Amino acid sequence: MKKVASDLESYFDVAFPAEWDMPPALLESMKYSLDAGGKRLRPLLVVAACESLGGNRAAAIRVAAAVEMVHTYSLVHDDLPAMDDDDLRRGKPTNHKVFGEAMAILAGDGLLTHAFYVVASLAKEGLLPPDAAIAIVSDLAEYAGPRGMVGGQVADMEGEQGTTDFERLEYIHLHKTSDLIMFSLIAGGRTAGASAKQLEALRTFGKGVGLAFQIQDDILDLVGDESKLGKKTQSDVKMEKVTYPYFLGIDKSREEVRRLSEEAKSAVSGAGLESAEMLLAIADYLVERDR
Ligand code: GRG
Repeated sequence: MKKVASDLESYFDVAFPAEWDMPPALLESMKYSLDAGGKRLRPLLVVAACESLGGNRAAAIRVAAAVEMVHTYSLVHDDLPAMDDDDLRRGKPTNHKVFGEAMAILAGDGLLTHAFYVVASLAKEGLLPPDAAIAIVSDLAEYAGPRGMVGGQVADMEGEQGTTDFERLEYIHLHKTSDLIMFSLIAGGRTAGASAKQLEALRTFGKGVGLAFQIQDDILDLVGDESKLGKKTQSDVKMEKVTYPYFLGIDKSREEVRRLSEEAKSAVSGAGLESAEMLLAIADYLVERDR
């Protein structure tokens, strides 16, 4: 995880061409959020999928940077007063608290659009066959856009005003969280020239770990840091948000995280990948993670 994060962060330093005439304040605002840290899970998934097929790591890091730019834009916009109105993100003041609301909106817009440039430039520079780059650009628009993450965010927003049933909750998780995770795996596979069957296995893996990641997030939200607080069960915890633990309770939600992780692992185990080790380790990490 550390190696991918450091390769990624080195690329962020050169991701915006030095010769481009850009307002320095915009660059500063975009870089502030990109450099603020975070788990870098989506980049790790891109690299793991690419390496499971023996693909080119340098190309994977660029694709990883594109997905992290889209993820970072979504967090910058999600924190805005019109959405969650948060003051802190990744342990630092949110983008709009530092640069103002208008700049935070524009920094998010800049990160989103630049992600597509980063993928397209891989084909321009001969690091990826043009058909693979086009497929990644098209997937990114699909999984991050109205039928993907943006759609999931809207469904979540609408849900807050009414009642959310379990089916609706699954839709929200699938699109708001899992779609970008699924994209990361498919894009990593495409970077390495995956076959249709291998892409399908990576997609299934992504769907499972994406949902497991979100349920674990909801569990961690409720119980806080388990290592400090000790294991909590459903009866100790007050449910304020409609989440998996709200419907199933904490213990059954934990079981569901484990089940999804095992299901994801079996999807890639039989898919004829060169080496699925990194993917399998990530699926285990997601069950054990406490932040
Ligand atoms: C504004 C279009 C738009 C979308 C926002 C990502 C998102 C959608 C909202 C953030 C709120 C949230 C809890 C979303 C669920 C997905 C999730 C757990 C995001 C946080 O991802 P991490 O934990 O963050 O990977 P780091 O900081 O580690 O990168």
